[in-house]
Amino acid sequence: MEPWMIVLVVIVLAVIGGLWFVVRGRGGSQAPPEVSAHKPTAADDILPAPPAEQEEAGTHDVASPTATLERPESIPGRMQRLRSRLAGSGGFGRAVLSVLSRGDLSEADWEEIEDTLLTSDLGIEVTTALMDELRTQARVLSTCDPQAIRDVLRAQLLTLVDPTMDRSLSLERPAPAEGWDETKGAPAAAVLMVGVNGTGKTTTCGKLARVLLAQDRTVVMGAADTFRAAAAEQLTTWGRRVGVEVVRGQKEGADPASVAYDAAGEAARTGVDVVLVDTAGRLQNKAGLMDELGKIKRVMDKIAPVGEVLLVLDATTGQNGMRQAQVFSEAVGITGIVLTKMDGTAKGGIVVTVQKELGVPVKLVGLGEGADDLAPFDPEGFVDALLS
Ligand SMILES: Nc1nc2c(ncn2[C@@H]2O[C@H](COP(=O)(O)OP(=O)(O)O)[C@@H](O)[C@H]2O)c(=O)[nH]1
Ligand SMILES: [Mg+2]
Repeated sequence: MEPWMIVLVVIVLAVIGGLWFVVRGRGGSQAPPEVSAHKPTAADDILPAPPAEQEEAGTHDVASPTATLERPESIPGRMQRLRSRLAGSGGFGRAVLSVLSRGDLSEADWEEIEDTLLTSDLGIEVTTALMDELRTQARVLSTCDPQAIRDVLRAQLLTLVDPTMDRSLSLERPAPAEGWDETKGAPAAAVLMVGVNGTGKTTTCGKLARVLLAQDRTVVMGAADTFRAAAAEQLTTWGRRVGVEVVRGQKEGADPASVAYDAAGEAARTGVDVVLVDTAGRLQNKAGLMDELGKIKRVMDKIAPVGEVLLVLDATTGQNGMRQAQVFSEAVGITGIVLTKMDGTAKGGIVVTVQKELGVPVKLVGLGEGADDLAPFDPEGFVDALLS
């Protein structure tokens, strides 16, 4: 064979090979990731419907592991699991119910009810009011019909948990801030995760990203906990696990606000729907905390207003956690609460206490360490679980 023929054959093979790669590559990135295959159901309405038009985003290189991800559990399935976990951990409602159904209650019985309520983290004030109400109702009803008593207690608890609060996450794509250069993209809805160290912020970012992906939203996460290198690494691991790009600082100790700004900027540039920003929970002093969180929020607001600031609280820390929560809520305006580790406590009363003290609703609950262990908070399901 002449040398020019060999060259020709090589060129032809290279062109065919190149074409094959292009076609296959396109096909690969256009195939919807499995996590998007979730069929919305009625209960998914707890989070607002995803935007009508779907962007071309979510196909970043970093997100490619989605192809191997298993499908997230459906929202109703999660709530069912929440119910059975709460019921399994011996909710205080059931204990109170069993005393109430004895009928003709002695003073010792009433004391037993009071003790149960107090140890459930409801707090003195709420317990006293609830005791008064139960005594009154018990007199009015003058019955030991367990169903009637159950209905009274259920109604009381439901009122305390307050089903009228708006628990949906604000995930509408916001209007850009004044001065935002629109050639840099359309700002994403921003969620800031704050709270004390160890409460579950990073884990919640990962789990929430997965819930959002299951609703066909696209997500970028920002690792603004730059205090420890391990923190950014942990979020990056979650990013890989759920199939979401993570923006992180160049080095340990980078400015958290600039990482948050970069993450929101990257979200706008790539046209994703939501940017989730994880922060550090150092509670060294209130001034320092206010400074850092305030700055993060301010720089993100320069792109578009932050729609959700979620305070992550460990449900097992009870009243102690409440004091810390107060500091955070003073440092930065909180729009919702995530109660984590609900799988590890029977003290459901914390829901009532935290909402009352901070004046914002519990929006999400953590039920374990797994990727699907996060559920929207559903007052009725919660109360029923306490009583089952
Ligand atoms: N049992 C249980 N553990 C959780 C839950 N959420 C987080 N954790 C665990 O709590 C620990 C601290 O979580 P992390 O996200 O690192 O907290 P952060 O310091 O606030 O970011 C980790 O071991 C998590 O796996 C939950 O809902 N239930
Ligand atoms: Mg963390």
